[in-house]
Amino acid sequence: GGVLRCARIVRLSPRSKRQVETKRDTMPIDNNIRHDWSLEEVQTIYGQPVMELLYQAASLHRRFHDPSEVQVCSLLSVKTGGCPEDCAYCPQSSRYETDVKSHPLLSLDEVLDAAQRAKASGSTRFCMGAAWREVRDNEEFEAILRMVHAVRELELEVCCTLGMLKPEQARRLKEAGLTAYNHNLDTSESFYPEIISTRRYQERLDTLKAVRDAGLTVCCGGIVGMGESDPDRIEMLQTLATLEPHPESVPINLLVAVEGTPLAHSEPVPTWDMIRMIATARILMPSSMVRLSAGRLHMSSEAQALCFLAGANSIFSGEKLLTTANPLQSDDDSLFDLLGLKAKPAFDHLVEVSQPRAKDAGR
Ligand code: SAM
Ligand code: DTB
Ligand code: SF4
Repeated sequence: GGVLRCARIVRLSPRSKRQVETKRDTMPIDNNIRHDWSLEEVQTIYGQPVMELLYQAASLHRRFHDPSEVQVCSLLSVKTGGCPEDCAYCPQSSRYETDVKSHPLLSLDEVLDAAQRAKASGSTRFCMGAAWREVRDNEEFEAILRMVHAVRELELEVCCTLGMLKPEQARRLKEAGLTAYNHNLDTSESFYPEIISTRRYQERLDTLKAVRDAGLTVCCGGIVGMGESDPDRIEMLQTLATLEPHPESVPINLLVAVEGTPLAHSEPVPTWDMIRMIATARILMPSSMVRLSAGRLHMSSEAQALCFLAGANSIFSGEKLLTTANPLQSDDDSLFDLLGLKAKPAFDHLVEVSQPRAKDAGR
């Protein structure tokens, strides 16, 4: 009974105690990284009572990561608005009337300035976004390559999100010093045509393959709150978790409903849905960074705390995401203080592989 177990725990080392605790789980959690998740399995994980899901995700999270560390990243839109695509969530599509002010490609100096400020305020990863359908082999791409190189020189991880890439373009980005490429699946293949008509799901997967083949790390996730169903969320998570290797970085965005876009008046989603997504992603892809990305401005401290507990271990910091507002840095600092979280040092997780952290071994 309980007394007996307590008595045993007292005598055990902290590591053994953790093993005792995880034996109570209803679902076996092991340290194997799996790429063969079935839809039914993902459904079973996602659909559990939320407290059980949270407990499992939190347990697994601390086997693979230091739960007190959160990576802080910064975003910069280097080319804003006027995008020919029709992504229903996006304020940068030229098809919708939004308040976004378009601007052409920023200069290298402007980008470096922003990257230096990001680094000074504690970011270890700098992500540059361009409102393009795809990268073209032109002078603007050459300028991007110079930006990547220069930001990398600041000893920041460098990420880009520029739309579709061809294999050769991915190789050139890698050569320039790029760490990661962000290219989201956004939602399930089934729901995709409801959100975007100007490209196919397969094209997303093709770009992801080009990114992987070039030796870049993959940042790929999606959006919650576009009217998708639970089965759509489950399908997207299964697609992500059956990529081999898993994306090193999985951003989970809460839709920022922007006036003028077709999704401006979407039904707000309960925080619990974000927590379920993050927890399920954490369980399916235990060694990946799971990023609590867009939408934090509309989440309470308590909601964000539960997302961190569920396994989110990265945020975007700074007053702006790409075009929309983000919490103030001072608010994030207070939140980290309150929760006892600290910013993760640069490049740390890139050496983490599919096994539990070495530093766990001695515990
Ligand atoms: N044009 C490139 C592309 O679409 O791949 C890169 C930039 S795009 C803005 C990057 C990602 O931001 C999208 O895939 C989407 O997941 C996310 N995003 C864009 N608008 C959003 C919104 N209103 N709310 C939440 N996420 C959003
Ligand atoms: C991602 O998944 N989220 C970030 C990053 N990747 C590029 C972008 C969020 C954009 C939110 C809407 C905006 O600010 O324009
Ligand atoms: Fe263009 Fe990217 Fe926005 Fe889609 S999400 S409209 S591709 S900037």
